[in-house]
Order: sequence, then C-alpha cells, then structure tokens
Amino acid sequence: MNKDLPLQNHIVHLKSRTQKHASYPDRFWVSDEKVGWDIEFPEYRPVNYTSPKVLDPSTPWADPADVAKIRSRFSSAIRTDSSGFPLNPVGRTGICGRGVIGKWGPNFAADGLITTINTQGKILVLAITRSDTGEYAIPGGMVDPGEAPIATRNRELEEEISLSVDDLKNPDFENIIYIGYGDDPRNTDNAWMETTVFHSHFNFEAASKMQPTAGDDAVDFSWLELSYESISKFFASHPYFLMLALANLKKHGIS
Ligand code: RP5
Repeated sequence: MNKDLPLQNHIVHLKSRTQKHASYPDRFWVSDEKVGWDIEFPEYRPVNYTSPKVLDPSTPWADPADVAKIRSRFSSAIRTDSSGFPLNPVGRTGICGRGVIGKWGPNFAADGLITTINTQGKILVLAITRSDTGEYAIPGGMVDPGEAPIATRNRELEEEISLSVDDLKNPDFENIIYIGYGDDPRNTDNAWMETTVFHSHFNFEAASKMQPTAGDDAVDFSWLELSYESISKFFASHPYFLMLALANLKKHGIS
C-alpha cells in the first residue's frame, strides 16, 4: 500500500462518495476533481435520502426534519446552502438529506485507539469487527448530549469490548491525535461525522491483562498487527488515524 493513501483518501472523502451503505440508494457520481463546493458542477443532482428512523419524530437522537429549528446550533464556520442546509465541509457526497445520521451538520464521535508492542516487537492495535460493514475498526461511538469525548471513549470501550476504566489506567502515554472530520460511508452533503481520537499505548504486560470481549455493535475483536496492509482494511477514516498513531509512536521513540 502507498503510505500516503490513507491521508489522500481522507482528504477527498473517498468513502463518503463511493462506499455503498446497505440502506442507501446509489449516490450521484462525484469524481475527486468535483468534490469541493466551489468547483463548478451544474449537473450535480444529489439523491435525497433520509432513513425512516431518522425522520421518526420519536427517535431521541435525531434532529427535527425542519433544519430551521436547529440552525442556531451551527457555528459560523459551518457553511450553509441558499436554503439554509449545512454543507459538508469536505464537499459533495452524491447524497443530500441525512441518510442514517441523526443530526444536521456535524455529528460528534470519539474513538479509543489502543496499541501495544508484543514480545516479538510487533506493534498491535486493539481492533473490533463492526457488525454493520464487517470491517475492522477502532472502538468508538457517538458522543451523548453533554458528554465529554473522553467519557464517550471510556463508555464505548466498555460497551464494545468490555474494557474498564481500571484497564485504561497507567498507559505508557496517552494523547489526542486527531479532532475533526471523519470520512464515513454514512456521510451526506448535509450530515457528517466528526471525531476525537485518543491514542493510548500500553506496555505488553498491561495489555495482556486486559480481557476484551466483543459486545454492542462489535461482533469480534482482535489484537491486530499494524501493517500497511491491515491498516487499509479499516473502517471510515481509521486508516488515516492509524497512520497518525504510528507517527505518534515514533515521536515517543517507538517504531
Ligand atoms: C466513525 O464512526 C467514527 O470514527 C466512530 O468510530 C464511528 C461512530 O459511529 P458508530 O460506531 O457509533 O456507528 O466515523
């Protein structure tokens, strides 16, 4: 794999334009060159799709269909179209509406990227297998209202792989390696993922004491050896986050 590919794919949100989501109609085709909103594309006709669950007024995590009711929530950094709909900060995705995403505009997540080095000197990452796409992923999930991203990270590690806050004590180092847009196959022109990625590195003894079990929307978990090949198989922008984790390990003298 080309080492720069995860970053390149992330920048042009390749998965937001090309990865078919099970419940989505086919997207209007948008080439790499036509992604940015400022690029002329008069024939652009995104397919409008919002899932019934998102449109159901009793769904607690979904915004009302009338975007005007929540527009005051948007920061000035969020661009809107002439009808007041928020515009995906990377650009066109081929689908407008919200798809299966609850909120107009940014939808905030947090991810817990955990690494260790085994006795053979291999870098391992704690990965789940997602129930929806079958891909490897870093454990993570959506931030609840009022929740701090670190609390979301802890909750998701508990829900998805049964790691307790005690398991997460005393990493060799832990820091945020990314905050921002996530290239997620559920993204649309008007609703998208943004995430905070926490990277925690543990010595092998501490990592070996963890007893993960798959739960919630994880059908499996594994300590996966990090290689360019395995990285490319991860969900959403996680390949890019794993490249950032490798750089972070290097910064801490591990490579
Ligand atoms: C990704 O979707 C984020 O990076 C995070 O891992 C995940 C959150 O969605 P769910 O796992 O809750 O479906 O874009």
